[in-house]
Amino acid sequence: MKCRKCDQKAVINMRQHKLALCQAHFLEWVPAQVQRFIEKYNMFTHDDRLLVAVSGGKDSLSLWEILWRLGYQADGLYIGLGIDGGIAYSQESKRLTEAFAAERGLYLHVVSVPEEYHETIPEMADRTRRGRGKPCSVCGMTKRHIMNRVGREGGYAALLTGHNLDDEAAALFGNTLNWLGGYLYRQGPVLEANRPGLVRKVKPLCRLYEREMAAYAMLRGIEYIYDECPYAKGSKSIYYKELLNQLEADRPGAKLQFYLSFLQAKENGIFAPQADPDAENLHPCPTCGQPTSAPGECAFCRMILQTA
Ligand code: Q46
Ligand code: ZN
Ligand code: ZN
Repeated sequence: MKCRKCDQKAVINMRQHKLALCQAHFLEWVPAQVQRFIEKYNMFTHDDRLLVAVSGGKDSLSLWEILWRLGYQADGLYIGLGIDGGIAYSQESKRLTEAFAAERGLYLHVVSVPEEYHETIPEMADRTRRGRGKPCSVCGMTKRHIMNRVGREGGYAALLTGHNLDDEAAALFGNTLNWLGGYLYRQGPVLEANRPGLVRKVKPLCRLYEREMAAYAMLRGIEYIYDECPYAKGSKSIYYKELLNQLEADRPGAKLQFYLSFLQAKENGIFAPQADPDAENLHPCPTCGQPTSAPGECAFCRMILQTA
């Protein structure tokens, strides 16, 4: 198969776009797409200081690489979770992220959960009720807390994450199966800071397929951690991704269509804003200053302070 734009051999055939491209044209196409989405969804401009959450995986490192290539001012944030899983997951992902930043002269914030909170994420999950044998809930809350803190302290205009189309379509599928109105209303390429003290969140890769991002990272020679977090195994989101991939195999473009028609429906106003029942109890947490509606400390600080 030949590249649509030249005579070279195509390295990727994107049936969902009816587009086959050679290596050089594909490596141009991905950043151009990202730039298009940044503008389309009014994500940020070249004047903004940005913070990219990087895990050492292909999506977040490729996102950072693309922003750097497009001339944006983007610092990185790596959060060390203290997860080993027999593959030195945290150690290896940190090494790759630091090497990536050093090679390009980019600034990387590193926050180590075990150093700062004297416990790894799995230990925290074992100690607290929130864990219930699986650390993902504790992990998600901790990451959100740290991302928001570093975003606020650094005065960044936005926090960027590497969620791709497969991630977003799987989240949308889960939210739809359960008709989670509040989540559906807020899901999208841009999550405005709806409470004082929260940082704005954006997802510049939300329209790029996971397969496109994997090809980009590989063809660009970005060294990333291949293994997923060992705790991701058996998760609902992986199951939803498999289901959506079956649909995609029969109907190329179905995944993108699912996500885009959702965004269109939202724009047409089919989801109403949900009343925020917590709004009137909102106050800054006395320990960390982030907004919370819980009486006293926020859920994160309570988890840290909770003793066995
Ligand atoms: S939540 Fe769970 Fe992830 Fe944390 S413990 Fe691993 S799988 S990293 S996105
Ligand atoms: Zn070409
Ligand atoms: Zn707090």
